[in-house]
Amino acid sequence: PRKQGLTVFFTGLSGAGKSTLAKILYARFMELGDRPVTLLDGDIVRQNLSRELSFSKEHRDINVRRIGFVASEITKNRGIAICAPIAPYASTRTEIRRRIEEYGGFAEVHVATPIEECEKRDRKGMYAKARAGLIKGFTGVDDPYEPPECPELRIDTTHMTPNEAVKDILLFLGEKGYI
Ligand code: GGZ
Repeated sequence: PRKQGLTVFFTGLSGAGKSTLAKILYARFMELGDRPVTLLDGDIVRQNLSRELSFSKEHRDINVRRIGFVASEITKNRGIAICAPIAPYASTRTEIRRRIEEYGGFAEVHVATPIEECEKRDRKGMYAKARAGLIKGFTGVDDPYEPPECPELRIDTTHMTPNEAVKDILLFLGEKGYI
């Protein structure tokens, strides 16, 4: 039978490794070659779909709902959507999950790298700026992140290579019959 659509929804702090894992996963899905794959990375969506939005709760919710809507359309059409926003609010994530599960597979992957590690890496220098008060309302510093209670997968990238993490994700998706 034809495979159903699938959304892999990464959530986690800035610098946790969402984009890195999403990009590798994207390449792996492309190699499979059986379904079209769309990567909805946080910063790409911010640049193209959500340019006018701020980082207030209201605007983050709008941003995450837009991503969820696009992912639901892709899933409905039997494609694969990979989403990688912070998506800090649990109820908004649940709302998206409900909509997408009507159409196909949904896997929430909590990239649970602790803030200490994210801050130590600080690839873009954002945490330093947030600590210095130059960015206000930065997730994990002075803005909330509500960790998922029951994600399909939880991955802490502190002691793991990105390729190892993606292997775990693919293993899980295979067990579920999603790929
Ligand atoms: C969190 C912020 C903020 C604030 C700018 N809080 O490491 P990055 O730079 O590339 O990832 C972060 C990105 C988060 O955007 P999302 O669209 O994923 O967030 S949400 O799901 O909450 O809508 C960070 C940058 O934008 N950034 N200001 N105040 N991250």
